Amino acid sequence: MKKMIMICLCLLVLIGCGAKKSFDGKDRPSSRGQLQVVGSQLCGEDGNPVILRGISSYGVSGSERYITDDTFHDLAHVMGVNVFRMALYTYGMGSFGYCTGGDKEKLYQVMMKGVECGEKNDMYVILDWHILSDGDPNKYIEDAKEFFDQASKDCKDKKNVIYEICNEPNGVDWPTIKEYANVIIPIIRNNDPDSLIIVGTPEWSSRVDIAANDPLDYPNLLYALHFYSASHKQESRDNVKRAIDKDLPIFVSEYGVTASTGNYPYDLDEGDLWIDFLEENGISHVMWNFSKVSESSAAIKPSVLKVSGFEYDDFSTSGQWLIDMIKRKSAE
Ligand code: IDC
Repeated sequence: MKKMIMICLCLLVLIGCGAKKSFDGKDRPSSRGQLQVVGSQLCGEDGNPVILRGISSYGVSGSERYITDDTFHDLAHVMGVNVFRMALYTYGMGSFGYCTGGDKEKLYQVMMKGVECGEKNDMYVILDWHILSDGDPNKYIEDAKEFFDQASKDCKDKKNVIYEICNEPNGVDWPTIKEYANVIIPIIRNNDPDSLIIVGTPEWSSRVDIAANDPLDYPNLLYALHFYSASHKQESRDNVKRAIDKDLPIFVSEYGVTASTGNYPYDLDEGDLWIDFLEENGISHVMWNFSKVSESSAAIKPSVLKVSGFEYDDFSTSGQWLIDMIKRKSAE
């Protein structure tokens, strides 16, 4: 009888371990190291192609409770993501914006805690300078210089950190964005020479085709492409194809399977079309967003208060779509 109980207990533990096991063990910092761009393809330290599949935080100032080891464990092992993007809003109401009255020191520490949680849970982390309504990245360039100088000093020896220097420039042309990039990239590279950097493109990071006509002159650079599948369809993919044909290295640092408002309607089928298109072209992707706000793009159901111990049912339509997609794509 005792033996039977022991066997049952062992079986339960084994089943438990199985359920907790990552279904996307590959393409993590421990196996792929410092990422680099070879030609137009994102590759590991070994020079072989990598596709990152991940999710972005909501504005970090409203997301601190998710920047923990336990939450990151679930991101890696329940959702299966290998990259987490930390969206540091530069502009925002009240103390939400880093450059508009936010507690800089505290927000910086949250970003660094994310880097640490990423390291512990074998995930890449994107430090996203999340400009949005402050359309011109040059508007807060002094803050950006300081932030990226400090971050690249603090993260110079970390292989899991990716720098994203301007989320979605808008109302400005590509030469204006280049001016900004030509200031910020050398600051980062001075401290962290082999770092991977993502640069935003015109019109809310939708016009990689414009950037492809006149790219920047640095190695290990990726150009941001953002889309929302209920708003952006084949015509947008045709634009992207033009950039791919010119060998521009592209990284989707934000997308949704919703409208570009981040809210209803969903278009999951168009989302599938987009992901197939991206992966056929070796392009990585990061979904908006890991939160429980009342918007259909939020991956967690609004009623779910937990910050760890997540199960499939805790996730919204967006979140469940992401989990299913990563599982499917990781198996291909
Ligand atoms: C949205 C949030 C929303 C917030 C708004 C403005 O979901 O709650 O009110 O920002 O701060 C983006 C942006 C991203 C947007 C998202 C959805 O990068 O910050 O989040 N979106 O609108 N670009 C296209 C869509």
